[in-house]
Amino acid sequence: MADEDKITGTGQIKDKLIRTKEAWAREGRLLTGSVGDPTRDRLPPGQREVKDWPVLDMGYQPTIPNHLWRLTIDGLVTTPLTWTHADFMAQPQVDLVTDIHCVTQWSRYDNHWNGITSAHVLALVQPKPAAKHVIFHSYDGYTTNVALDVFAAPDVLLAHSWEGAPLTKEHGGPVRIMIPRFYFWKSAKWIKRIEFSAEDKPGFWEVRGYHNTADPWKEDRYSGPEAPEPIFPNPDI
Ligand SMILES: Nc1nc2c(c(=O)[nH]1)N[C@H]1C(S)=C(S)[C@@H](COP(=O)(O)O)O[C@H]1N2
Ligand SMILES: [Mo]
Repeated sequence: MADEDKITGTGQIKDKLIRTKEAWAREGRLLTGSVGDPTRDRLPPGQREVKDWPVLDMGYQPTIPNHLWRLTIDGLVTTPLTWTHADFMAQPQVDLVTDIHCVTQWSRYDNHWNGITSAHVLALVQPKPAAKHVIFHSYDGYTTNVALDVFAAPDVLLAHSWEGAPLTKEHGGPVRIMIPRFYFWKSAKWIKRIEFSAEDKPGFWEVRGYHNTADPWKEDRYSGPEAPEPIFPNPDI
């Protein structure tokens, strides 16, 4: 039996929840039609701050003991690699504090993360010049996509700890992606594979009405209905 086949999980895919979120995209739910300015505001338009940390996923959570976890980084790279958990933990570690913005309206400030930077990954695998997109593949079957320059930002981590403790299973442990500048659905939990690609490959939510770019400051929530015109246009913009 291959190690990957030994990975089990808990919960069921929540079809109803997925359909509800598809309907939100069609209806343009929560759109305010305003544009935020991260140099001025802490909270992007239409968001509200929460103190707890909600769990959002498709309802099925894989249980991945560290000894079975592998991360493959491949596609259009010069040096593909597969790490065990020990290999991963042996990489240079950083601490980072970031805000999280979820498209379902909650934002959580000052999350303390530990992990390795995307910059370190890029230096090791060396994407080929044709690589323009990064596709994340997770142990629950989830995928999401970002542009290579989004992945390369200095605040992007492959995170293994939050608030000084290993990431719990419900929040994507052993290792998740953490991309604070975009809506949190771009931050894949239970990361299994990072693929570098010449073509873009829209992921699970991106093919279900959610925006390809996902910039919370521009309210890139959905790909479908346009945001209404701002009622009070901001003269600074
Ligand atoms: N593998 C995987 N990653 C995922 C998801 C998922 O269903 N599976 N959901 C995404 C969504 S929609 C959000 S808002 C965040 C939620 O992360 P959290 O549960 O740690 O708050 O994870 C993102 N990453
Ligand atoms: Mo989400």
